Amino acid sequence: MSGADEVAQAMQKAGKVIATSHVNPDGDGVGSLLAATVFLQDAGKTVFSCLPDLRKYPPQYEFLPGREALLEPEALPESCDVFLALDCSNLSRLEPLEKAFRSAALTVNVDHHEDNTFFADVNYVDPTASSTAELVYRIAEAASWRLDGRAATCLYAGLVTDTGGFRHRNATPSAFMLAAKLAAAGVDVQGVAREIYESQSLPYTRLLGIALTRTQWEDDLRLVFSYVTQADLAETGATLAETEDLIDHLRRVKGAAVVALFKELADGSVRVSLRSGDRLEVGPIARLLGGGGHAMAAGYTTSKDLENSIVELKDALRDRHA
Ligand SMILES: [Mn+2]
Repeated sequence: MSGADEVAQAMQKAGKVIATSHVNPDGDGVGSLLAATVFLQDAGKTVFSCLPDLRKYPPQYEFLPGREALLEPEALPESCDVFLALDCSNLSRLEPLEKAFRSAALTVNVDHHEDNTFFADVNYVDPTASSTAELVYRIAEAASWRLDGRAATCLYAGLVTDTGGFRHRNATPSAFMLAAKLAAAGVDVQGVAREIYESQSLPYTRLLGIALTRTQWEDDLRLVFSYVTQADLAETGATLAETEDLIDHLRRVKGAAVVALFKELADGSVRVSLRSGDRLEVGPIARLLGGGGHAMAAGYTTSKDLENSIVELKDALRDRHA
């Protein structure tokens, strides 16, 4: 029995399901969660969908069908038949929901991160999948759930963002085949692209300008990096939730081996996003520094201040080169 069949069977037996994704969710996190929500509701399940911190819901995904169903962790029931975690590599990324996780009769982990810790009773983890959205699609197929335009739109949002608009290594033949099926199911491809890629706020546009002006190049490491401070956010009125795609602007620099963006958080710690420019994989570096992610796209949070976090990354990269 395949992983998708096993999850489909567990879902078909369940009456009450809690579904969620990781803290600071990206397009695949919210897309796969909202698609699962739509599928499960249509299948007649009682679904409680939530995020560890709803305030961190990225504004460019507000348009997705099912968004209004998302609950605060406090609104969850005492227990459920199945707790479904999507696009989540480990339990710490679900922290405020740990009680709900522990009280579930069955826990299910559906993910494509290579560093997934297999933290649930049922683990459907496939690092060769383009996105968790692709795995949710396979589960829906195994369960014979009907794919309507709403679920397809959510899945497409996950697929298009996790593949970087079908430009990354994970833009596999099966990713393109899924895109075709979703488009055929009624996704407004142009509309989704406009919402996700052409709806940035004026404050964020100005913040982007500030960050791009600061771009630096470290020759021996072929490292391209920039940073965003709390003062930048205050000055422009932008929010950190809007900055998900900022690093994609940095990775456009030719010749980069590693691309890094340092974001100063409200408590003074720094969130570091990493992307591979070419062959060098950033996943192991992120893990070394206490984070995780994919081979080519990863990140971590450091308690060091902005200046020292930049030094910390350069040292880690030099150690790896040496
Ligand atoms: Mn993903």
